[in-house]
Amino acid sequence: MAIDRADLPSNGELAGLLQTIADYLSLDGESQYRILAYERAAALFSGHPVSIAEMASHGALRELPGIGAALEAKVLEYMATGRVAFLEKLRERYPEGLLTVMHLPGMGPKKTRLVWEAAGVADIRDLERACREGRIREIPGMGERTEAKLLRAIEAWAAKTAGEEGLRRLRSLVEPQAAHMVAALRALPAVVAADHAGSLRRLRPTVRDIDLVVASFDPGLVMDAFSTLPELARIEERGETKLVATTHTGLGVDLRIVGPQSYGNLLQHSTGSADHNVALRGYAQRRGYKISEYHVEHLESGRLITCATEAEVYGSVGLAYIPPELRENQGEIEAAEAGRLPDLVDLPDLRGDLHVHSDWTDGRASLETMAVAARDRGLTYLCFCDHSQSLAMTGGLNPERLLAQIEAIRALDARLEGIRVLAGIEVDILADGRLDLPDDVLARLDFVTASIHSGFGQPQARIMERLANAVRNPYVRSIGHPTGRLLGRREPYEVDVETLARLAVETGTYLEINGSPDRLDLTAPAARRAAALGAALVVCSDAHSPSDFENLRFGIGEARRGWLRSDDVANTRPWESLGRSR
Ligand code: DGT
Ligand code: CA
Ligand code: ZN
Repeated sequence: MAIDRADLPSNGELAGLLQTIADYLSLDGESQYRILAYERAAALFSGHPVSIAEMASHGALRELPGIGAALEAKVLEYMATGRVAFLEKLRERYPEGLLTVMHLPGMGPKKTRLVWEAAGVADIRDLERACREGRIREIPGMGERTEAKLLRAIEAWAAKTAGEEGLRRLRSLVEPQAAHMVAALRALPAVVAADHAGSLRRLRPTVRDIDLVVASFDPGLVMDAFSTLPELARIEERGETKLVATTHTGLGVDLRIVGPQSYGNLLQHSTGSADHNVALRGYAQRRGYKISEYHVEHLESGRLITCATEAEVYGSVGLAYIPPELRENQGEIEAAEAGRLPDLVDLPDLRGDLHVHSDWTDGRASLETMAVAARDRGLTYLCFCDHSQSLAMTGGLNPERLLAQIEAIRALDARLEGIRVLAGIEVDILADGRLDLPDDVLARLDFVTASIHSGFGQPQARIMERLANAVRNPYVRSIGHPTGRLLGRREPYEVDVETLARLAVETGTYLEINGSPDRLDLTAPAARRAAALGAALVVCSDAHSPSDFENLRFGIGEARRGWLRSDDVANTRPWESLGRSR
C-alpha cells in the first residue's frame, strides 16, 4: 500500500503527544513508573529514523521496545481521530499553561499544583505577576529567594523561546542520523565523496541541523536518490546543486553538491563556523586572496585555485590545516599562521577511565560487565566511582556497602586479565560543604571524585566554599562535572571556573571533562582556560552502562574543542604514573 507521507503525523508530533500525556500524568501525581513508560516511548519516537505512524499503520509498533497495547491504542486513536480521549480528560482538569510552569527550573509537579491552588497561577505569565507582586513568598515552603529565582528562570525561558536556541539538539542524538545519510550518499555510484559539515563536524555539543556536502558530476541524480531516503519527511526546496529537507524528527537537512575538484572548498565553507570563515576571509584578503565555497582566487592575477581537499584551501593562503574542532575564531588562524596549532588529544590516547558507575548504585551493569567492556575498548585501567549515601535515589553507598564493594573490586581485579580495576567513589559534596563520607573511609580508595548534586541555587560564595573544601580534602583527586550544567535542562551553578582552576593547581586536583553528551562539563572554553592556568584535566565517561563508554568520544571532542593536548589530560598516562602532585 502506498502511503502519502504528508498525511501522517510526524514522529515529532507523536512523541510530543506522548510527552504531553506524561506531563499531565506527573501534574496529576501519577506513579513514576507509568510516567516513565510514556517518557521513554516519547524519546524512542522522537529519535526513531523511520516513520512511527507508518509502522503503526502496519501493526508493527509493538515490535519496538517498551511499546505495549495501551500505547499502541493511543497512537492509533490519534491517527484515526486526531485526538486521544484519555488526554482530553486530563486537559479538562488542568490549564495547559501549567505544563510550562511545571518545567521551569525549581518548579516540578508538586509546586506547580501548589501555586495553582494557593495563588491561582495558571500559566507562566500568572507566575511572573505573582512573583513580582510578592504573592509567592506567602505560600508555605516558598520564600523571597524562591521568587527571585523563579523570575530569573522565567527570564531565561523567555530568552530561550524567543530565539532559535531552544531548538538545538544534542549532537549525540543527531549524529547517528547524519552518519546514516552520509553512508547512503557514499553508496551512490554518482558520489565521489560525501561528509557531514557544520557544527556537527566541529563537534559542538548541540546542533541546529545536518549540513551535508557531496562531490559529484551529477547533482541531479544524487538529489533524486537522496530524496527517497525513508528518514526524510519532506523536501522543502530543491535547486541545481542544493537541497533542503526535513526529517521525521523535525530536523533540517541541507545538502550541497559540487564537482570533485572543488570539494575541499565546499567542505571548508560548510564546516564553518561562520565566525571562522569571516576571519579566514579577512586574513586571506590581507594576503591578496579571496576565498569562496568554489575556489580561492588570487586577486592580482585573477587565477582561480580549486581545492579537492581542505588542506589545500588553508595551504593556498599559507596556513597549516586547522582541525574542525578549532574553527570557532578563538585564535586558531593566528596559531596556524605561527605554526603553533596544538597537537590535539585523541581518543586512542586515553588509557583509563576514572568515573564509571555500576549496579551497586544507579548503573545498569555489574562491575565485571563494565570492566570487560572497558577492556574491549582498549582501556588499561578503570576506576569505579559509584555514588555515595546522600544520593539515596541512586542507592548511594554508605561506608559499609562501599567497603564491601572495595572487596568485590579487589576480587574482580585479581581474576580479570588485561585491565586494572580500581576502587573509587563519586563522593557527594553536601549542601553544607562537608563530604558525604568520612576521611577514614576515603583513605581506603584508589581514587576519589567529588561532585555537587544538590544546592544548585546557592550563591557563588557558598558554591566556591564547597568546592574549595572538596579540593582541599587530602583524598579528593578530582572534581566531577565541575559546573553541573545539563544541556537544555539545567544551567550551571554559580561556579567561578577561574578560581576553581587555581585551587586545582594549588592542591594538585584534577578537573573532569565529563563526557555524558548532555553534560560535557567542563565546557571547552573553561577547560582551555583551566589548562592555561596549569590545571590538569581528566576525560571520563560517567558511564552507567557498557554502551556509555561511547561518552569518552564526546569528552575527547570537548577536550579537542578546548585546545587540549594529550599532556593536558592526565588519564592519557598509565595508572602507575597518575601519581599525586602533592
Ligand atoms: P548550527 O547549525 O547552528 O548548529 O551551526 P552551523 O555552524 O552548522 O551553522 P549553519 O548550519 O547555519 O551553517 C553551516 C556552515 O555554513 C557554517 O558553519 C558556515 C557556513 N555559513 C553559513 N552561513 C554563512 C554566512 O552567512 N557566512 C559565512 N561566512 N559562512 C556561512
Ligand atoms: Ca548546521
Ligand atoms: Zn555525578
